[in-house]
Amino acid sequence: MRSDALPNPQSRIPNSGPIRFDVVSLFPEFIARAADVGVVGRARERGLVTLQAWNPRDYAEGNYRRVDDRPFGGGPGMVMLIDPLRATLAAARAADPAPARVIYMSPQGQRLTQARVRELAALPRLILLCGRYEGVDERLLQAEVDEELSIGDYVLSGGELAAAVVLDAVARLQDGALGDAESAVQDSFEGDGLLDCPHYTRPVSHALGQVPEVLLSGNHAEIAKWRRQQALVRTLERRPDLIDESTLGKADRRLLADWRSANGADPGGTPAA
Ligand code: 4GX
Repeated sequence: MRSDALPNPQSRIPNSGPIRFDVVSLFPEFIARAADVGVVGRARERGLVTLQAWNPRDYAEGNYRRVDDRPFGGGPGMVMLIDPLRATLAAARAADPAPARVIYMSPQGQRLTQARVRELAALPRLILLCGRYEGVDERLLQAEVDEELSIGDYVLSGGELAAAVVLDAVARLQDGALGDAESAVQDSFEGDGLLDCPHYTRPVSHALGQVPEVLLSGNHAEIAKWRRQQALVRTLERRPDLIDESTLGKADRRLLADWRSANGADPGGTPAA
């Protein structure tokens, strides 16, 4: 057996059967493709994640199978109709008795964070609703959607990429989805909420630079300290919003003070006096 086929003892999601995803989208082949590769594809092969894509066009009535119409009040663009989406959601819900959280991907939603990903990863079942055009009739959202989620403050042309992001981030936290080498506890935002430290591999000496000495020393305590220091400094430099220096422990403050006296500067701040 491959060692990475063993359950990952470090993951925190208890193994209680596969998590089920149903994605409602006018582009189900896009979702299927995104879920076929990499960690998500392997999690599906291992039976940790199941996925079904549902096309509202298949639940639309009439010769034209309309899924959208013009907005009341005028204006550009089209709005997705209530009935095809409602029928699609009903079919998706009925495909499995497990209770489902229905999530609409939208810039009007709460921002997705790793903390939210962890919450979602503990649920048995998610239905992800992807809008196209200008969006979805508000009454459908009121009646059928448990929460709106945004993957960031920018505008996509549809919810599919956002749904693929949720699928990926949630699937990789399922027990056994990651190999040892990919362990989730070391990730940025997992555990301590700091950004990751820099990584190096062969060769030691390259025209683009040297590998830091400490990483070659074999001194694991010093390596751990250096990595922690790098994570702290990089977080302060790049994402000061993620860190509150006044809440850092003594050891972390010492690592920062050491870095500042060696570098004569505040990471991301003003030069030291
Ligand atoms: N994080 N989009 C949804 C359709 C739409 C248009 C107008 C409501 C109003 C997005 C994001 C995102 C684009 C998905 C617009 N919905 N989704 N789509 N950012 O930009 O999740």
